[in-house]
Amino acid sequence: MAEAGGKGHFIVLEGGEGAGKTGAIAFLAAELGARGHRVTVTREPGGTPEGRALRHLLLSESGNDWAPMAELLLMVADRVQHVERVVKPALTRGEVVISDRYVGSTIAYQGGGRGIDAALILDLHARLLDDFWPDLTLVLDVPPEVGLARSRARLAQGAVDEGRFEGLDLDFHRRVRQSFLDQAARAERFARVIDAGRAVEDVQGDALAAVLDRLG
Ligand code: T5A
Repeated sequence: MAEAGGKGHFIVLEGGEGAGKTGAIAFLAAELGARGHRVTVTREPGGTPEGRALRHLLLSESGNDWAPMAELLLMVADRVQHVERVVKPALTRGEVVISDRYVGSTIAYQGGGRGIDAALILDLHARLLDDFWPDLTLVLDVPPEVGLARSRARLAQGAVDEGRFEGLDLDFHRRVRQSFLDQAARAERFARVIDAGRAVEDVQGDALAAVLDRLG
């Protein structure tokens, strides 16, 4: 297993819909910046210009009905571009890279949710991404009922057409949640589960403590 190279640190936030990743990442970036770290904030899908086109194809509800295997390959294509063009260069510059989702989401959504064999996803990751893993993954864990309500409320306010996964049934999102918890249990040293059903300040405070602990 190759971990993040260079001098930087690769931190990933994972979780189901509406877990609070975006808010937590903004908080982490501000706190780390105040402590003198150079921080790159990025996300999947859509961390590159090319990936933003893929993000639209993958997340918009209008007219997209991907076969699970095609969905998997588009997520992996986005990741290859993202790691080569954004993540690795920033790590080489010594920065802390904080990504909103990474391969854990593929294992959870296309594996747990869609039913694709996790062994295939791990094999693709090993072959196409040189088995490149984060230094730390934070799983923001919230019951899907709670997260989906938050996420749908946010989508209803905005003009973005990104609700394709939010539109899937509760059982799909329960499988996604279980996959994240299973992944974290298997990679204890590199993953922390944070109860994201609490007040925002508590969730973000725990996320910061875990990141500072990892950065040493
Ligand atoms: N995907 C992605 C795959 O299927 N495979 C893959 O390989 C990858 C990489 C990406 C979608 O693509 C899928 C998974 C996703 O469906 P996304 O934008 O990353 O889309 O995913 P979402 O989880 O839908 O993004 P959200 O913005 O909805 O969730 P966040 O970022 O976790 O949550 P956040 O911070 O935006 O908060 C959502 C709302 O909840 C409130 C916030 O104020 C906000 O309004 N909130 C809270 N309210 C009360 N208490 C708290 N503790 C709260 N925390 C946040």
